[in-house]
Amino acid sequence: MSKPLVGIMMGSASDADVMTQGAEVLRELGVPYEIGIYSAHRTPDRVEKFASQAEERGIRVLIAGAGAAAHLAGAVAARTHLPVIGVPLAGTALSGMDALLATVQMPAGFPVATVAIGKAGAINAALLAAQILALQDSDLRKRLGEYRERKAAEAIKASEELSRKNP
Ligand code: RP5
Repeated sequence: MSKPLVGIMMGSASDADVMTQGAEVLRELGVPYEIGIYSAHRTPDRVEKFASQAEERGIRVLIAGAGAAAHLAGAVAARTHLPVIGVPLAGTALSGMDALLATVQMPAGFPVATVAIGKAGAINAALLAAQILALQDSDLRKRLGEYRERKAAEAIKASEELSRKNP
């Protein structure tokens, strides 16, 4: 397996079902990644170590998913110059609005590219990471184009099946 170019971080094992959907997209696109649990609150030293060493280890984009008082993406952004994509996750009584605001409202100087709450965000974070890498990788750019073509074909097939079942 090649050296990871994307680091997928999440705050808890309870985030894994959503965040692994982004990992599946990277796998489909042939982008090497690593994935792990790094809690801004429970394991702050582990977050600090991973974020501060990621660039020298060859990682080029970081994805950080967390729910509730979601400080992970911001804590990571404070420790690296790599692009950080934040994925707010649902799971509390506030259904992800808490995580969305905590992730998106970064003070000037520490950008976190925040995507949608939940599954769409996890998938779009992976695609955004791939698009950043594709700026310098024409083969990956081609695979991204093929990914969209597959999604279009799936949508058309679903439409045809719907029409067939509802003549
Ligand atoms: C956040 O708190 C995690 O990212 C998770 O979304 C949420 C709940 O964590 P658990 O209590 O399920 O471990 O830090």
